[in-house]
Amino acid sequence: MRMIIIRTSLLLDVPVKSAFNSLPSYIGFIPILLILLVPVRVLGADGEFSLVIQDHRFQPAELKLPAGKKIKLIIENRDATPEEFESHSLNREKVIAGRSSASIFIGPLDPGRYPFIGEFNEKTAQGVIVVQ
Ligand SMILES: [Cu+2]
Repeated sequence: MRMIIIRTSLLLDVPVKSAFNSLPSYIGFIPILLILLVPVRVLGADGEFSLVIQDHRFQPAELKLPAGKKIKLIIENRDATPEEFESHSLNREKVIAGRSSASIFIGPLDPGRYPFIGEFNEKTAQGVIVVQ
């Protein structure tokens, strides 16, 4: 309500032509504000969780995550060799170089079990995300 009063008085004070000229500059702010706000919403996660790869195994092998949340999963590979986090049920695949970390965003997820593997060491690198 306050904004309307201010803008009305501005329009009354300035000549009609310059009032029209200033109109696009007001409108121009709207997309800029939207552009500034949207990436924060897209990139922002509700929570961060960690997985460690060591001796070609995931720790923990079972990770519990909350349902309906956007999660940033940080995977730290402590082995010297690269590993590929892969999960068909999560539709995610990410190579993590030796002795480095990578992040993936998952969710919001429905309750359930979402298995994952380390594709380069499939026999030992196995785990499951349990969403509840
Ligand atoms: Cu793969």
